[in-house]
Amino acid sequence: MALLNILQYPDERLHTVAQPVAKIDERIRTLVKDMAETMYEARGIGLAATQINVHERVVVMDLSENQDELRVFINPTITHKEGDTTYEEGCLSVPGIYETVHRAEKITVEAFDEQGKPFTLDADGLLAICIQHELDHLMGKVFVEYLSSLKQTRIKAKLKKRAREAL
Ligand code: GNR
Ligand code: NI
Repeated sequence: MALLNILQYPDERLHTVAQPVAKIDERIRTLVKDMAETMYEARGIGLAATQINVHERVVVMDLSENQDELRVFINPTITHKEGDTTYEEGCLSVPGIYETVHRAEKITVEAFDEQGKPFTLDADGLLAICIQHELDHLMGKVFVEYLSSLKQTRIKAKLKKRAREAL
């Protein structure tokens, strides 16, 4: 098992578009394990491979209280969206920043698990929000890009200041 480094906004590599996984094999299962370990250690509820600088369509998620309900999405696609909702989102790649984002309220997602088995999931609530947030990462999009350019500039300045002070 290995802990992976999480890219921090505004790292350019967060804008890379992920490629589909060609074969769900041991390499992908090891990636999933390392991503899950990294997500749990960082106390996140989801992690997209993009965030650890692997540009393949792999997402892990766990919304359970006891961190014992890992969900794996390989080559996920959202096939249906309905309704509108807002949520104050955060991101492991934009630490300490929480902003309201508009999303579809209910979605249907199709994906493969780490054994290569296809599944379809209807989601609402935080699960639907998190799936949309993670699929955005795979498309190279970070949630702050939904905000005004003024807010994005302020967030970048804040993160820069914090990085300076951390030295
Ligand atoms: O840990 C996370 N919490 C969260 C809260 C609201 C909306 C989305 C998220 S996902 C985030 C982990 C992360 O950055 N995934 O990409
Ligand atoms: Ni994120």
